[in-house]
Amino acid sequence: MNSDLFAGFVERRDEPLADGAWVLRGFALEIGQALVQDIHAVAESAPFRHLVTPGGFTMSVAMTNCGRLGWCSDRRGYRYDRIDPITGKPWPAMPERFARLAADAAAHAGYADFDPDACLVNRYTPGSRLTLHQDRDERDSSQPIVSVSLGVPATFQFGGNERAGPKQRVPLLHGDVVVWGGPSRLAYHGVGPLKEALHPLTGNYRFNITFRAARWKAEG
Ligand code: MD3
Ligand code: FE
Repeated sequence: MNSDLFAGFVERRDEPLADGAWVLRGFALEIGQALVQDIHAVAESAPFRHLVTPGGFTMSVAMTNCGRLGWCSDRRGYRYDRIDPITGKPWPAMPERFARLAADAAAHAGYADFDPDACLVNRYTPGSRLTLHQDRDERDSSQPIVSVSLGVPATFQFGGNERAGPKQRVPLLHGDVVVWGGPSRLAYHGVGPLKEALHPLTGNYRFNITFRAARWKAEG
């Protein structure tokens, strides 16, 4: 399907998800194709890879990073690092378009002056999923996380501040942006197994970009 035609049917609207968390439906739709191209450019310098968790499991989601700091996992633990352990070089710079989108979305949701120093890019293929977790490796949890969904839709699971609490299931579609801050910043969340589907801009992939103010401890 022609993606501009498709865009015409998707409504731009803001949906409250939880305290401090907003789904900005279609917020990135107009620049979706450019964002996908930016992702490919990032992955040319820093290839997607399947990280290993401290517990020894290989993640089904492939990841890469851009920006000053990149999120890394291995048998020793989780951390943010300025150097890509695969290439031995700094992560590629955050594309201008990424930085602008992150700041615009955060401001739209009421978080002024969002200044992310880390950008994690996730790549899902059919069956890839992310088990329930918290994002708590960032030092400054007063800053939100902004996430952008591209390509094949997924079902996002959003829990409360306890792992065993009730979960909301939220579909995240191409062009949706979510801003998580305030009381929702440390909520448990995950992504259900990706379904087999084709998107005109990404084939059977789903990409998710998350912007974070990591301010990693080792950075001083
Ligand atoms: C809620 N990514 O990279 S984005 C992650 O779709 C991650 O790839 C998912 O969870 C994905 O860590 C979900 C949405 C998201 C990101 C961070 C959050 C939701 C969040 C932090 C706190 C609460
Ligand atoms: Fe997360």
